[in-house]
Amino acid sequence: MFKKSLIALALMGAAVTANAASTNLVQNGSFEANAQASGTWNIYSNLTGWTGGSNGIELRDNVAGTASHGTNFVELDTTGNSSMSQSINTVLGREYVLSFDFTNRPGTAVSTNGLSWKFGSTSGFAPTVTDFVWHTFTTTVLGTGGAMALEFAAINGSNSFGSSIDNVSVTATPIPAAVWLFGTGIASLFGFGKRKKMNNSVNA
Ligand SMILES: [Ca+2]
Ligand SMILES: [Ca+2]
Repeated sequence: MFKKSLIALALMGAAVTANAASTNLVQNGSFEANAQASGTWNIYSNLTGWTGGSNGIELRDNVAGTASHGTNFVELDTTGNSSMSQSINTVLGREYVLSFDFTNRPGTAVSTNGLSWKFGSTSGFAPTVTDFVWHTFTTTVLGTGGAMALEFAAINGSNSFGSSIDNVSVTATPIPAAVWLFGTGIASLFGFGKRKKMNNSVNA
């Protein structure tokens, strides 16, 4: 019984640890880790934290648009449609909020822009917008445990002009109050069981 109480306490401890973690799990989500001179752009095979697809990753510092966060942002229609990905460690059953900013490239046809996203086995598209300002897309994805691949890809016309992306984040949602009550309930049950057993042995 003492052993079970210890397990219950360990579970509660794990919950406290997980609940405290609301930091961005994406490495270099704002693309500021790689130096890019102001007003310039370059195509890289990879960026810090990100593995580039077949046509690399285009990093821009306030050219053909301005960053939504910091000074750098990324375009994934480089010389043609490309992609980027990174691996994120998750906890089984935990909820994660995926968020990123996106915009059509200024001065281009709306039809040549577009982004798809994938996190683990969940995927979708950035909504189609007809203006040239930053929008924020947010969705919730359940953790499968272990490493989950986070991937973005340029879609539609593959012609070196496409959507920009910046400010990518994945954060674990806070553990609901119900889980805390459940954890406390388990601990109480173990405590009650222990007292009952002691009373029984006195009566015997
Ligand atoms: Ca940025
Ligand atoms: Ca394009």
